[in-house]
Amino acid sequence: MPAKTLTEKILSAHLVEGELKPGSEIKIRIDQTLCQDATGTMAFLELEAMGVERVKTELSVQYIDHNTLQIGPENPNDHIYLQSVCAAKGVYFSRPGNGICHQVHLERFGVPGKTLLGSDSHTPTGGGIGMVAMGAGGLDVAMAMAGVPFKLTCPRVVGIRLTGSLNEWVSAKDVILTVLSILGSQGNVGTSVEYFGPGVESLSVPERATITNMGAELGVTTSLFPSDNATKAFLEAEGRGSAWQPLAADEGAEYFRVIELDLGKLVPMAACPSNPGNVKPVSEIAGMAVSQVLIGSCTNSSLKDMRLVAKVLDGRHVSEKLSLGIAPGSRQVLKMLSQDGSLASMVGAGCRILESACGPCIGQGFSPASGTVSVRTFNRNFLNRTGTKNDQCYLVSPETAVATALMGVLTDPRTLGIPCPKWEMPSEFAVDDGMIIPPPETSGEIIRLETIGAPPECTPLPEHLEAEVLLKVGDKITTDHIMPAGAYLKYRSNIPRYSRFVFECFNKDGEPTFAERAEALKAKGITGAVVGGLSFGQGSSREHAAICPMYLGVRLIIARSIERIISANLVNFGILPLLFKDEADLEAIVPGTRILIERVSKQLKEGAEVAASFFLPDGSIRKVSLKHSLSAEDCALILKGGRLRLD
Ligand code: MIC
Ligand code: SF4
Repeated sequence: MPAKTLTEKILSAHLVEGELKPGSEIKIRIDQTLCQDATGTMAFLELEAMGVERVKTELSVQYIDHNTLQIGPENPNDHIYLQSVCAAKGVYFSRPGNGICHQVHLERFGVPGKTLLGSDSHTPTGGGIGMVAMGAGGLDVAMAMAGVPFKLTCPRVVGIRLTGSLNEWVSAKDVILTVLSILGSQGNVGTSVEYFGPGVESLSVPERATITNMGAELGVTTSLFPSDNATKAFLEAEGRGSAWQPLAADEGAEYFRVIELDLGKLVPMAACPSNPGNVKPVSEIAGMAVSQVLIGSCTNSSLKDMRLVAKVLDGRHVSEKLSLGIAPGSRQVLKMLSQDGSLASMVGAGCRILESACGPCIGQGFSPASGTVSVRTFNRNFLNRTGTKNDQCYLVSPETAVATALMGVLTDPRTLGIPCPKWEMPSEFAVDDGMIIPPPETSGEIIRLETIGAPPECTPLPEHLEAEVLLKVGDKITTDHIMPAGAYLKYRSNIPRYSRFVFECFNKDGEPTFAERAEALKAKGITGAVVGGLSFGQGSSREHAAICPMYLGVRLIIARSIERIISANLVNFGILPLLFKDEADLEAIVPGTRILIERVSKQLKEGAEVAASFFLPDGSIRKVSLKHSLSAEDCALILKGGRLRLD
């Protein structure tokens, strides 16, 4: 038997169809699923549409953590629907206030060696305890809950060999930011990142989870660590020692590429506006004025992070030049902070305690003042995600964040001149599952209040596809550009309402919006198209970035490259994702261009190339050859008008 990586071992134990060959399509059994409320309502409406009585997974959990502001009835209506549908379908329900899905799942449910599919892109947090954990669109998660194997491209495995150990004031966030500076935030589709080597044992589970969590920003399928004694200690402290098993890659396992990382050489890093891949050492940019510091999110809200922050704040005061907000990742963390005096240190230092939820990370409050710098321990700094136009958001470690909060300017924590607090894994966490409702034996009534709408229908793709380019965008267009969250997050269960904001950041004052233009085209019976550059659809798993454009009549996306999750979401909702073969064609195409693709079904069935004609607004015609990487099953789904029409 050839030596295997850990990714290969777990995938092969779950393989249902296909061959474990990087690049080939495989189907795997999913053991666990997680949903959060901003994507969960659609996922469960889809599950209902499929006629599934009870979920077929070993474990499925629904968390309420994104939409907890409750400005108006939309969010509580979602919560009531989700609680009732979870009871009806056999799903655990984590109530609002219990914490951020990834933090709570790691604490209470994750199991080394299992597969986890979540309707949230940071699901790979579970890789911190040796799970193959992946983000996906809500419909794919609904299918997994229905017991359908999950289809993915078998990833190539990049190994990161860790040696040494981190110096004081340098932490896990600096590890993943350094990895981002090496691998970048694009071009990593179809990759699994596996950490191994002697440096692994120096990292505790919360640190590993920070690293795998933000692997999402690399655009990879998943990231994982071995399951070792540190994993055992973590699970035992959670009272779940029996879930532990040792897991590691085989000796001599072959990686597609190995990156050597000496932890002892790393320094505090920051991702600069407005992409997590735009990384620089903090020392290079230190000294800039900052108006707010936020500590929390699923990346950096563990007890380890919070205790460090509290110890640094103890007996000191936050600078009057800025506001410091802290959101502990779970009720467990918050409870322990309140028991050990950390909360008192934080409050005493003048920090603002936020609910254990996503909050400002997804634009739910705490937007920074115009033209000012926000420093956050979060994982994404996409433009405008904070809720402030043209924001300047820097992503850093909790160490850098708290140093900045004290000094009032961006500060390298090594220059604070105080001893770095030490972390010790508690032998027991304050376990309390009182805010997790297990599913009852028998189904109850599903409550659907007035703001909950059904997923929209999609029609079959026309045989001769005639589309007009509504918008041409550049590289690294994120799902936040396509389907902004922030103030509109509360409309997630109401597609007609939420669709008004598709591509809102590209709307120009006094001109019709993207939604208005798309609808005008749709009324004329013409399909809408969007053209993009590299890494189209970076970021979140939100399938609304496919459903809402589809609702407005968009059925064609052409880009230079398209990210994994959005690609699957486009297919699920009947949008054809094509790729440019020739960069000159991308340069030539402009908004208003009519695209004609004749005999679409025949062309898709015949191969990976698609001939099209571009009728440019200047009257010229350009014959082009586009390509795709769709399977026969994907093509069939798009032609039929998406997965919901098939099932
Ligand atoms: C995000 O961090 O962008 C989100 C909000 O958690 C999304 C999910 C969503 O849009 O609801 C994600 O990461 O998938
Ligand atoms: Fe929530 Fe932010 Fe994590 Fe997304 S990245 S799950 S919004 S905390």
